[in-house]
Amino acid sequence: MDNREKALDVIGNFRIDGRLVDLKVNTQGHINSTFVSTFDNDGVKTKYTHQKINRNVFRKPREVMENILAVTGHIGQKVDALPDRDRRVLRVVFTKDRMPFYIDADGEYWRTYVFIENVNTYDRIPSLNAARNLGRGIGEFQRQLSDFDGSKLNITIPHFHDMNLRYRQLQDAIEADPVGRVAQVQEELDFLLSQKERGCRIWNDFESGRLPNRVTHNDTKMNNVLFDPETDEAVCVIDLDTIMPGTILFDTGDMIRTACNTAEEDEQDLSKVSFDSRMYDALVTGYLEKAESFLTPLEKDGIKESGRTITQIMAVRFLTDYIAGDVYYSIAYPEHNIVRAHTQIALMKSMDEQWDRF
Ligand code: ADP
Ligand code: GN1
Ligand code: MG
Repeated sequence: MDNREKALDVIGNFRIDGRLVDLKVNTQGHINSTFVSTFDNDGVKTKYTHQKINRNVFRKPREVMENILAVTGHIGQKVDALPDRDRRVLRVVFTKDRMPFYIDADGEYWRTYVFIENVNTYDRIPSLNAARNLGRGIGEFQRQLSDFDGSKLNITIPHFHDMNLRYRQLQDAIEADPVGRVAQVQEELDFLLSQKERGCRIWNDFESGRLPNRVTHNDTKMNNVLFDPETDEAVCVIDLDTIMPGTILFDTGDMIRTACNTAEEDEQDLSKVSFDSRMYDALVTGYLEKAESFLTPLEKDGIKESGRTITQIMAVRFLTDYIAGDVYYSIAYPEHNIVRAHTQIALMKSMDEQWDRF
């Protein structure tokens, strides 16, 4: 049975009225298996997202769902009075047994959300307006969670943005070299190893307590944000699996990495990959509109570096997965992870070329 057939098999266990009339695969994310269904209830059509949670990545799916229920409940209260509140926060659909997930015969965890309609997702930012709105959206998300008690959250992936750990994992992959790829990637390794110390600074400042510990999303790449198709307002931040205590710089970093790249994360033609400082200005302006009031000077000063650091951590992680034989991210073709690593390295270099000008 493939994942789509499994999805068809499990969907009936959720509390959804009507008749299933369509089921499509969504391949935008690299981690979970995502499907979008359409149900027809006496002529009224409603869509849902169904996901098989990746248990190789999230070892404790129950704890992931506990976090998501707590955070969506908190944000839900804050957006309750808005006319389009259904677009403003993810809504978990429970099973007929009143559980936030269904465990299938193979022990896999499935969850369902109401699909948020009338929104766009982007793999490349379309305009300065969208960049400013993305910044606002991430700032607003952090603000909504600024009064949420982070000690209530489960740590779904320990040391997720710990650069020291990511370099150790790279080193382990190099030593094991299970598929014989190390010899091909010496140049990439030399570059990334030369950048290690600088890349570890944000994590070290976070771990030592110099950077405040707040509730952060930790995976704020652009396609985890839903935009209004008419105004490009960022209406909802999704993919809440990695919500954990962190520094806001993890979130500013990933929005910069994804929205200031003139190409997609897996562009094969590296001449198309460059850092767009106009997008950066728009993004950070929007972000500060929402977040400036609660940031410390060290947080504010770190925003520029955060974009470089998160780009670097993704270069390290994609390269590690390539060397390890593609065991973590979903790939569409065998070279996919090294292509992704190349774009991240090219983006870092483009940032460095322009460093004094943005
Ligand atoms: P992954 O962890 O694999 O990235 P996501 O939760 O980000 O999974 O979902 C993958 C994609 O599915 C998103 O990038 C988005 O395009 C779409 N998506 C997920 N949930 C919803 C939803 N409730 N409404 C609309 N689109 C969604
Ligand atoms: C993964 O789940 P998704 O595709 O939104 C990854 C992020 C990376 C991103 C790179 C849990 O995000 O850390 O930045 O790929 N998520 C996890 O595209 O590892
Ligand atoms: Mg995602």
